[in-house]
Amino acid sequence: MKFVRKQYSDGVLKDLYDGILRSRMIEEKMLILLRQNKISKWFSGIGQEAIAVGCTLALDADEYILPMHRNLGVFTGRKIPFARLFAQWQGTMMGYTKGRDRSFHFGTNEHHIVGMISHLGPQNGVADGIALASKLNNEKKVTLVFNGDGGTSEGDFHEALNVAAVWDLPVIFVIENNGYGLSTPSNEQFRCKAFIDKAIGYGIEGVQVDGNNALEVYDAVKTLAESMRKKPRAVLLECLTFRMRGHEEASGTKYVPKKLMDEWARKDPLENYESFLLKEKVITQGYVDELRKKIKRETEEGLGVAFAESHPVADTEVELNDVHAPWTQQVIEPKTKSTEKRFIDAISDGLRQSMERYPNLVLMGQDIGDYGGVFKITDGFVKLFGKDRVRNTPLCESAILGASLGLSVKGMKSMVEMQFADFVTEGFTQIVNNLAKTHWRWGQSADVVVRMPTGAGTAAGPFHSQSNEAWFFHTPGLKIVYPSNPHDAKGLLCAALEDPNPYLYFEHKLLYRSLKDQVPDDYYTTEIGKAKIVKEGSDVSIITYGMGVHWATEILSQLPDVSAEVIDLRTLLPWDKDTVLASVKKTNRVMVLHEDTLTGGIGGEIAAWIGEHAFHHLDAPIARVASLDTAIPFAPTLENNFLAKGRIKGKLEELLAY
Ligand SMILES: Cc1ncc(C[n+]2csc(CCOP(=O)(O)OP(=O)(O)O)c2C)c(N)n1
Repeated sequence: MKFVRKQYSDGVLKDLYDGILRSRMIEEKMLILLRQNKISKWFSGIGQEAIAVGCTLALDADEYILPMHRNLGVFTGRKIPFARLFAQWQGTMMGYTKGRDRSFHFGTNEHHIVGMISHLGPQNGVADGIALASKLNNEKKVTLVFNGDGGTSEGDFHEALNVAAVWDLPVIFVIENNGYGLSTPSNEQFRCKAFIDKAIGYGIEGVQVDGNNALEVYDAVKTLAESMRKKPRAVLLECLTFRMRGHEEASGTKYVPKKLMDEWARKDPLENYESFLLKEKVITQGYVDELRKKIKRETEEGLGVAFAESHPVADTEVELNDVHAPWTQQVIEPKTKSTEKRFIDAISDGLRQSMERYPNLVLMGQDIGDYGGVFKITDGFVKLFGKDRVRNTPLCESAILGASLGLSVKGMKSMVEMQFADFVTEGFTQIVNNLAKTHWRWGQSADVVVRMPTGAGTAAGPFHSQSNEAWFFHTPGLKIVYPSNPHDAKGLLCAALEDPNPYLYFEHKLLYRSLKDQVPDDYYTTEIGKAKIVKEGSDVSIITYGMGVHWATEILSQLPDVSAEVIDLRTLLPWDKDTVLASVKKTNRVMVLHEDTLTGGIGGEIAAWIGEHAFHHLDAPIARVASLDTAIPFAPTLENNFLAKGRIKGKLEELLAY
C-alpha cells in the first residue's frame, strides 16, 4: 500500500492512527465479550476502520455525519464518551436511547451524528435534509452519509442522490464497497463495474479511493469538503475495502473465498499504516505501546461504568410520554372578520399564513412551485416566499420525506405535499419508521406535516382515490387530522404546523371546490384532539369524519324523525374519547362511519373502545358503515356501490329498530 502524506502534519497522521487503533481495539474487545456472552450482537467493521476514521477527522466537528452499522470510528472520532457508547450497546439508561434502540441506532445533535435505522437507505434522504438546511442557512457546511455497497440497491439511495444532485446539496455519499451485501456478492447485487460509474448517471462527481488507506480517505474527504463548502454540490465517494468478518458475528464468513480473505488481510488498514508511520518516524514503537495501553485503560474504564448499570426499569407512563415531543397547544382564536372561502382556499390560507409566521418553514412537493401544485394550493407562493422555501421536488417521495426529518434535525419545519395520498406508499418507511419513531428513540422531533389529498367520488380509479388514514393510525408517534369543513381545514393545518410532531393531514379532494364556509381571514388554530358535535341528537350517535360528516348530514336531512348526534372527529390520532363517550351515554346507540374500507378501518378501533368502556350504555350492537373491502373501482356506478354512503340509511334504520 502506498501512503502519500502530502502537506499533512505529524499531528494529523497520528490522529488518524489513534482513530484506527481505537476502533480496532474496541472491536477486538467486543468480539471477546460476545464470546463470553456479555454482549448480544456485534457488527464488525474490522478491515474497514480507515474509512470511518478518515471521513470523520476530515470534517469539521459541527458537520453532520450519518453512519451505518460498521462505522464505530465515527462515534469514537466524535469523542462520544466510551461509557455512554457502551451503555448504548447494552441498552441501559446511560446510553442515548433509554434502552429503546440498539447498537449504533441513535443520533446525538451534540456530536452532530444522526444514526441509522435498520433499513439502511433512508439515511440518505435525511442527509439531504440536513444539507438543505445548511445550504438555506448559508452555513457553508457539508453532510456526509455512509452506505454499504448492498444498501445502494435500495430505491432510497437512488432517490436521495437524485435529489441532492438536482438541488446541489453539499452531501458526500460515501459507499464502503466491501464486495458483499451480507452474503450476496457484488455481481448478484449490481452490474456496474464501479460505483463512480453511477455518479455519471446522476450528473455528479464520483471519486474512488483505497478505503483501507486512511490518508487517502482523509485527503479525499478534506479536499472535497473544502470545495463543496464553497460550491455546494453532491459527490459520490467510493471507498474500496473489505469486511474481514461476517455481516454480524453469528453469520460467519464461510461464503468468502480464502484467497480473497488472504489478499485483503495483506491490505490491513491498521498494520500497513502503522508500518508506514514507524518507517517515516512519525511514531515509535514506544508510542504505539503507550497508546495501546491508554486505549485499553479507557475501554476497560468505560466498560466498567457501562456494565455496572442494569437495564432500565420499565415505566409505562414514561414510555408513552416520550412517543411525542412535548407540546401544549395554546389555541389561537381568530381576531378579525370572516369571509367566504372554499375548502381549498382555507387550506391555502393556512399554509400561507404559517409560512409568514415561521420563516424556518419549507414546503416541498411535486409541481408545487411555479405551477402551484396539481390542485393549486400553493398557487402564487413562489412569488411570495421564493423558490428556496417553496420547493418543486423530483418524483422522490421517500427522499423528500427523509429530507423533512433532516430539516427537523436542523431545527426547521417542513410541509410535504403528496400529490395524491395514494403515492405516500413510496415514502412509507420514512413516515412510519423515521418520522414516527425518532423522538421516542433518541429525542429528535420530526416537525413535519404531510399533506394528503385523499378520497374517492371523482371516478379516478384505484390509485387516485384511496383513503389510507388507517395505515398510519396504527403507528405510534404520528398524529392524524382530517378536517371536514373549511374552518377546521385552516385551523387544523395551522395547529399541525405549529406542533413539532409529525402529522398526516388529510384533505378530501371532492370538498376542495364544492364546499364554502365563512372562514376567518387572519391566523387561528383549532384544537388538536378535539371532536366537534356537528348536530345534536338523542336517538343515535354517528361518529365519523371527513366525507362521512357530509353523507350523514345529507341522509339525516331525509329522515326528519330521527334525532341523531353527528360527531366529527376532526383529529383521528389522538381521537377524542371524551366527546364520544358522552354522546354514547346520551344516545345509547352508535354508528361509526367512514369512507375507508371496513376491515381494519379506524371505525373498528372506535367500536372496540366503546365496547370496552361503554358497553353498559349500549342498547344495540355498534354498527360500522364503511366502503367495500375491495380496491376503488373506476366506473362511477361501481364506485358508488363501493362507497359507504349508499349503505348508511339501511344500517341506520336497522340500528334504530334493534
Ligand atoms: C431494507 C432492508 N432490507 C434488508 C435488510 C437486512 N440487511 C441488513 S444489512 C444487509 C446487507 C447490507 O449490505 P451492505 O450495505 O453492503 O453492508 P455490509 O453489511 O456489507 O457492510 C441486509 C440485507 C435491511 N436491514 N434493510
